[in-house]
Amino acid sequence: TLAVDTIRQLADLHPKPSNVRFQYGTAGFRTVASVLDSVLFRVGVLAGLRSKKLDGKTIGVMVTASHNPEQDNGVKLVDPRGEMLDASWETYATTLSNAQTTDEFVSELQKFVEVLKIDLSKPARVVYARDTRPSGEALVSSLEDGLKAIGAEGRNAGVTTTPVLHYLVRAINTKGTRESYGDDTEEAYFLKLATAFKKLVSTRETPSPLLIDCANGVGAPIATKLAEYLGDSLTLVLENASITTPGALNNSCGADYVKTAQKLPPSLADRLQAGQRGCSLDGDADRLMYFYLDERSQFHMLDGDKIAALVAAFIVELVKTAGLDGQIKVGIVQTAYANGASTKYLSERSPVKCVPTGVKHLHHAAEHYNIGIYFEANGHGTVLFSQPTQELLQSYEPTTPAQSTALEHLRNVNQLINQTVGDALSDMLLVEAVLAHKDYSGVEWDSLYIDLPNRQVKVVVADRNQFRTEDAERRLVSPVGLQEKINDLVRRYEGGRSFVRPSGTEDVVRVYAEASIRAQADELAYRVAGLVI
Ligand code: 16G
Ligand code: ZN
Repeated sequence: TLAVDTIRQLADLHPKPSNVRFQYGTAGFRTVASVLDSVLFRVGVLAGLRSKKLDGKTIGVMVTASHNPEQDNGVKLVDPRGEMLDASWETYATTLSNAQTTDEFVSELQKFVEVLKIDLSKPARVVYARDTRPSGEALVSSLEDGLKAIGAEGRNAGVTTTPVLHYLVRAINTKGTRESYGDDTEEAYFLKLATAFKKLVSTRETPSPLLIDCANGVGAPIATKLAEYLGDSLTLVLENASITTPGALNNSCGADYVKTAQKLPPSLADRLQAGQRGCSLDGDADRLMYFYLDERSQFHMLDGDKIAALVAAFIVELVKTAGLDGQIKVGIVQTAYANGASTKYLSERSPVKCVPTGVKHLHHAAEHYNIGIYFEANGHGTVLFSQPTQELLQSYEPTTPAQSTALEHLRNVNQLINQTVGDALSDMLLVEAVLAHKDYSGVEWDSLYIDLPNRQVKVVVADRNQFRTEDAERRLVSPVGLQEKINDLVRRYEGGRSFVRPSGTEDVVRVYAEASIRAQADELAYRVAGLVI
């Protein structure tokens, strides 16, 4: 049975604020840090139950609010293979977090244990980490109280990136098995990435230095350590690495700023040389945006779609050169936000599937391919190699030197890419490796295809839940009749495309539009927004 007295005592230390309703959304719980104390405690308890339910497998908990402002924080759970929490448990998380009193909380817990048939005698193990937010330390100690209440064994992975935490979860749970993902330490993560990268670029010229905008977040200390492992193979120039300056985190910098503003962070204005490659991480280093300035100091952004194009073309070519194209099917997963030009480019090379926004949808769709490549336009993405494909890469016997080299590259890409979740640093090394192989600068990469001009607008509405979509969020089914009006508008614009969906992270409705000409894309977006209000 549950240690009800202990749970009560500890739960009383973490009362739920009244008048706040919490929701476990696409990226876990996320809101102003000052109201999150009770949520962290309860997530600790829930993580313990999840672990017990899964026979003592280690569950991950990450305390972060990613690209949100510094005063926010959040928490998400990671399942044993390093993936996002199973969707059915999201509802339990929401219910538990909203129990108003300790009594209510305890009775909800008892209900879960019964309904889910959780064997409480099983062990519970949880590994957790946080980003650099000042609120993180106190929230982690609330989480620890939750672990104590349920009798879970906790392992504190300290201040690190979201992808490192996901790596650790998978490494812990696959230790000593055929699917072993590496040692369960941060050092093993760095070594795995750096070793694969060095092998991939060993025959290439050393790339010129890469500037990294660390968003003044946890990417800074982690990239600093990674740089030591990379040695001379790649020089990283870290900018926006002030993790202790109050208010600096994600402030006019980072991947989300770059994607949304479509601008160079002002802090980099006299840092980035013309022609030099630069990239931005977000606050927990799971998103990546590349960019460069041309000779006229014009800013060019290389987003998740451009990363997908670069990486997909490379992998498809390697599979073919290795003589494996009959046995390995490469597929690509995007969302409605993918630029139409990228979808066209990619579909000419591989099947492309469109899924609803949110990492879990992309990840699950990508698992259906032998090699599944997924990137959101906002810079979150990775490449998944199925287990049989990984085994094939090990056992396959090449018959020519060209096949042998391509095979070796595929093996190294498999090691380099973080397959648990999008990982800005791992993705960055993959991009650098492909650029080195192709002898591409930002300019050549950028010209793989030309982005269609596009515009995003957010609209505050009375009730965003009125907006319901189908066909991977590309069509509205409610409010009734609105989609027809949008279609009528879109038809009047050359190369026009537009869709409307409720945000999963903010209380707004988002409008996306693209068209062949900049002014037309803008106009279409504003006119569709006008229909939504
Ligand atoms: C979350 C999602 C991200 C998605 C974004 C969309 C995860 C881990 N993150 O940040 O994938 O692009 O939400 O936000 O799933 P929106 O629903 O507000 O447009
Ligand atoms: Zn993030």
